[in-house]
Amino acid sequence: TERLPLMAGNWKMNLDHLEAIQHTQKLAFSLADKDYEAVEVAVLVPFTDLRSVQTLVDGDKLKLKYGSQDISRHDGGAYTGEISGPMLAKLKAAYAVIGHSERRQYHGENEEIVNAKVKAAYRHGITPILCIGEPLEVRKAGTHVAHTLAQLDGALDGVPASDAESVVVAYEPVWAIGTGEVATPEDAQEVCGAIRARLAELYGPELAGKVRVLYGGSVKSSSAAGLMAKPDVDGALIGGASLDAEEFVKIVRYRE
Ligand code: G2H
Repeated sequence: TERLPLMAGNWKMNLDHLEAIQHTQKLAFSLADKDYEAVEVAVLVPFTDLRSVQTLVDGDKLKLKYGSQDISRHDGGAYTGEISGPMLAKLKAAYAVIGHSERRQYHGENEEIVNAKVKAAYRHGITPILCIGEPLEVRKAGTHVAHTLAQLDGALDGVPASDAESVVVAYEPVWAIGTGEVATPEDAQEVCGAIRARLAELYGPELAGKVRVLYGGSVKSSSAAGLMAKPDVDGALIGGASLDAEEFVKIVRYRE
């Protein structure tokens, strides 16, 4: 199966709505048409940047995809501070990051919430980029595969194959996030391969063969090609390095 690699920049809580315009223009200017033939390129931006990015992408017919870093599990109503699936769909967000370890750590997101958010995204035609991965203690104990697969099971509980076939799964070992300590290609392959095998158990091999499994955690242009050489790594979720347009474009061009 041919899976189109996905390079997705997770800006986290960086770039205001004016900086977002500058940064997106820089990216669009640096990326040539041919870059998009081999790789899908996405930016995952703060809610306050979505309108800026949408206007540029729609107005200039850019091939860049964009999305949010979270989504409410509710579709509307008295939920102060939340942003709903219908709001994101109206801004034509293609993706929503769900269950990032920073949300699990600092905002109390558990399996049940992550599962509800995955379902909320699908209700509105938004593709979840589902983040899973183990903390350092679990890695040290050697139970990282079981830990990560349990997160996958929980997140996809009750999600039908017709939805799950489009899911993007991002394996992000917590010890590699923002630490500069990137997982080795072998570490990434071990867990990304196990994720695909579990998807095959849950939904069958054909569906599992279509799903893109990304690696995330301190990816840079120097580490991208090695990770991408692994059979079950279909792209990357890029935090820090996505804030530097030149570096991000180098990652998109990992083959060169
Ligand atoms: C992991 C990653 C992107 P960074 O959180 O989601 O961030 O590349 O800064 O480790």
